Amino acid sequence: MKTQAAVAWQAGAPLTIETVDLAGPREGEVLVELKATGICHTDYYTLSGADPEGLFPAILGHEGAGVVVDVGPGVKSLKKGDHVIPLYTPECRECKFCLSQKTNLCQAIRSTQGRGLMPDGTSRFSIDGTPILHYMGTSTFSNYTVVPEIALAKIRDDAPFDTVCYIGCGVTTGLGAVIFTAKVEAGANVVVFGLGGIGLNVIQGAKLVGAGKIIGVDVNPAREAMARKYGMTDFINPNEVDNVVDAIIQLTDGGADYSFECIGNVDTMRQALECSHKGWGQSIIIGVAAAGEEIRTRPFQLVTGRVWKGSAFGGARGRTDVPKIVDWYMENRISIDDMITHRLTLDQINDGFDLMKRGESIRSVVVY
Ligand code: NAD
Ligand code: AHE
Ligand code: ZN
Repeated sequence: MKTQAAVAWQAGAPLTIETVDLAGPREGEVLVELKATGICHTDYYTLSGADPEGLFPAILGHEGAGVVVDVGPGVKSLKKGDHVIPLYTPECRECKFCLSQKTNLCQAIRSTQGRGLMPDGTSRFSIDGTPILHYMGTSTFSNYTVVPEIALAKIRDDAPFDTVCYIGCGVTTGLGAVIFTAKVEAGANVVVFGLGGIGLNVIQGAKLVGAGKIIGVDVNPAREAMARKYGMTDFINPNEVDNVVDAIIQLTDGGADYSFECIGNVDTMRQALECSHKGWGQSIIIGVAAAGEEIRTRPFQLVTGRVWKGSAFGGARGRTDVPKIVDWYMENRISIDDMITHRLTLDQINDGFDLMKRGESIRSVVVY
């Protein structure tokens, strides 16, 4: 079949809208009609050329929601008409990682996914016979996509696509980092570096679990009002204080119980660790840093009890946890509507990247 898709031909170049050939689903695969997709900073990161796994030409996008149109042989858990959210972190429930119950990082298809291919080592997308690569196993910047069954969360039918698509990455990443990775307890002081599409959801998660102080750090003053709405109690603009780490230590009587880095900058990762409390503070890295970057701190920071952790997709097991997070949204236990600041058509997708780069959007969503 044919699909309309935004194709990334090379690093740093705008996407172009193309009519792309899409082959049907093979064994264990599902054809999905996307209804909406968010644009995450990670799409920009890969498009910029900073991602060592960034391959071109490819169809980017990993924050979608849509409907099953067809299933390949052997697919058991999904049928035509089911509403789904594609998962860049699948959940096979059979691999060593899934069975460990210690991580959400299912590795069943990780190697082919990282090479832009379906599990059988081929692509379903092509133009004039030339393969176009998949991205993060999801390629949601296409009206139709093919996704492995283990990388689809079945969600309730009454959830609106143009908001729950955000649960495919940003919402789950932020809430999950608080609830599943850090397991923040009521009363704990939390610091969030970066108040964009991820950081605001960390704030919302911290509020949900009853955190004490929730301190936000961002160079963009426009982020303060929105973050306060989601539960931030104190705001620090790094350009307005002498030393961010000292300012946080003062505000928290010794340091944060939990800090979250939601920027992807190795300098703020260091600040996030070093503002956490001696003896027990945990700092969770969520931001994705560019190829070649490395984190640094004095080992003494760890010797004296601070803990450095990372979180991918919020530590969520997608097929199990994503439908529950959709329920939380539908039950008004979490709110995400106001974070979706812009709705675009597919041919306006480059505007979505520009809005993000200029710090004018939280989330732009492409509605098909
Ligand atoms: P975003 O662009 O919406 O937000 C980033 C925020 O950081 C902006 O508000 C910006 O003003 C602020 N910022 C930039 N430099 C700063 C600095 N030096 N000090 C303070 N604030 C600064 O991005 P996003 O979509 O929220 O993504 C954030 C990061 O999380 C990206 O690196 C993205 O790739 C990563 N991410 C990781 C995961 C994961 O599973 N680990 C999932 C999604 C996104
Ligand atoms: N390809 C990059 C790493 C990118 C990365 O860390 N991705 C996150 C999700 S970001 C979503 O917006 C993730 O889940 N990582 C785990 C994984 O297995 O990719 C690089 O540096 O190579
Ligand atoms: Zn993302």
